[in-house]
Amino acid sequence: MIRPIEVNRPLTGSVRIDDPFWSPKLRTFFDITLPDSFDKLEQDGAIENYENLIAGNLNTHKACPWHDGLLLETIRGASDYLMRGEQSEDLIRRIDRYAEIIERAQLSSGSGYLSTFTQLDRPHQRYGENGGSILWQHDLYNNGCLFEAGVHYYRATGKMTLLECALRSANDLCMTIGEPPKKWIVPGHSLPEYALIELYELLMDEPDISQRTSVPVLPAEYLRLAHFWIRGRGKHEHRTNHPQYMGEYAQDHAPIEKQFQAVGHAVRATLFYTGVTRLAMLEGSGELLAASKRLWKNVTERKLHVNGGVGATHFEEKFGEDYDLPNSAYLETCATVGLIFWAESLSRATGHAEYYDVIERALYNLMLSSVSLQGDAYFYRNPLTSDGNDHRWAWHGCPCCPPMIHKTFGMFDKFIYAQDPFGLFVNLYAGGTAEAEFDWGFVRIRSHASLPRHFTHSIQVEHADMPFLMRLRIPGWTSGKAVIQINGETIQPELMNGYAVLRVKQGDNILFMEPLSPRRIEAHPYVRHDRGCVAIAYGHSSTASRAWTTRENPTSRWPETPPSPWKIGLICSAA
Ligand code: FUB
Ligand code: ZN
Repeated sequence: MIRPIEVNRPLTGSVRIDDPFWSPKLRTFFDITLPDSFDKLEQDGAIENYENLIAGNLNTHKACPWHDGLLLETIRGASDYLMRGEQSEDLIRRIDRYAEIIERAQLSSGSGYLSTFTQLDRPHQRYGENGGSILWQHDLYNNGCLFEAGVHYYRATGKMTLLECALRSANDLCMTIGEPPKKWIVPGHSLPEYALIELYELLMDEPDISQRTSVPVLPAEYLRLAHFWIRGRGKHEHRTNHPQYMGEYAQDHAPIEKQFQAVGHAVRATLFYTGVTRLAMLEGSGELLAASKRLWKNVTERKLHVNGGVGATHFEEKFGEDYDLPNSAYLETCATVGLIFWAESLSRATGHAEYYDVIERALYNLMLSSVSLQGDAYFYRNPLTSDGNDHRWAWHGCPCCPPMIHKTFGMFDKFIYAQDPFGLFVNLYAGGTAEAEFDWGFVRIRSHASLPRHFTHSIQVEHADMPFLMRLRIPGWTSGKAVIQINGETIQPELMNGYAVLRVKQGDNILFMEPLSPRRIEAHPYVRHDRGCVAIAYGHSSTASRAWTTRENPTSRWPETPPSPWKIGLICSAA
């Protein structure tokens, strides 16, 4: 049994969010945005496609080839909300109805493979063979989304139907794909890599699942296939599908260890790098982790916009060149979701706080503005400037972003804290309660937050069976004026990997505070689009990168946190 090598991991116990800023927004996403997305996906034909497959009505597919995946991703997001304690009988009934139709569609078509566009409209072109196109068909993407939906809905409810669909699909793909004599097929749109790893990890967490189903459970095969999909990039000689060489667009231009720049379609890229990092943790691969960190450095130092957006170029929705950061940039919402997932996995792999600076920036800026306050209109592109013609749409011909928004805010609780054997990590400063189990006992804390208007974050240790370590992330935007107190006494904590390390015990009250004020951010001079421009940032609401923090706060008393001032950093800014 292989377990991921993580420096820290999400909490074993529950996290309840009770935050003046975030709670109302999460409520809107659950009450309004989630049903809105399901309704509109149904109107597009997402369920009808499965029904047509059951009925054998060929050439009837509606909407995009990846609409199966969008419905399944929304189920994953909804499941995460349920796991966090949201209650809705209607939602559960709805997903159960979908699960039953999806299972019938899968069983009616003979094998575990399930991708309605190909099955209805291109039955002889599976995976882009015989004149099809793997980039357009999204066969593996749709099956990968089925893994996610199955795993998350099972974790939320213990229900087996979607999980069994995921197992059938994974078994079918494992029989078909791999080193010769199997077919050498890698995803045209990444996602299945990390999704298959999630299926594997669930089966490691709950080995008795195999006793509760008649579907064969083959975790070693799932890991083999995830490995193949990541290591099989950039190797084209055995391919029988089209296009054989997917190039930079799908991160297929070189083997991963020879990829030095983030290139190609930004959603595909960030999700691919997420898979690379997850596999690095499972296999303990320094080579894969080094590749992921190298690409991360390229993105965050040269290709990241000030609002947390990535993927500057409209053509092929791809990353631009280094420092090419126009304020009219494309910046698809989904690409930032991929960036957040990638950052979260890197944080777990390394235990370093810097990744949460990017997650925080993306959540408070691009992610929040990608949905209307009412919760039922969305941005696909997120440029920093507009001629007045950029409006949120009620729905889109390619509605890929709302499902990814649900996946992000569904796991919001997982971003706030992490744990290792010694105690807790506080990664984001949101209010509420958190519980965690350790080998040595149980901990419960309660936090009160005031971001984004002020930064006065208090934490009470309500219960702790033993003293433990609390690691507080030192945000990149803090300055020399930040203060940490335990029980009213100011302390000078040890610093490690971007965290202040506190030894705390039951009954302790911790306060982390800093007065916030507006400040100017300038871009690196290489960013030609921003010459003569500044952005105004206010604390949390538009944070600067670590490199810029150093430039702004040369007297910071958090010496090992920011990089040295001569390191090339960048922030693109709107005028
Ligand atoms: O290909 C499926 C989705 O459509 C991608 O993730 C988006 O970028 C859009 O191209
Ligand atoms: Zn999208």
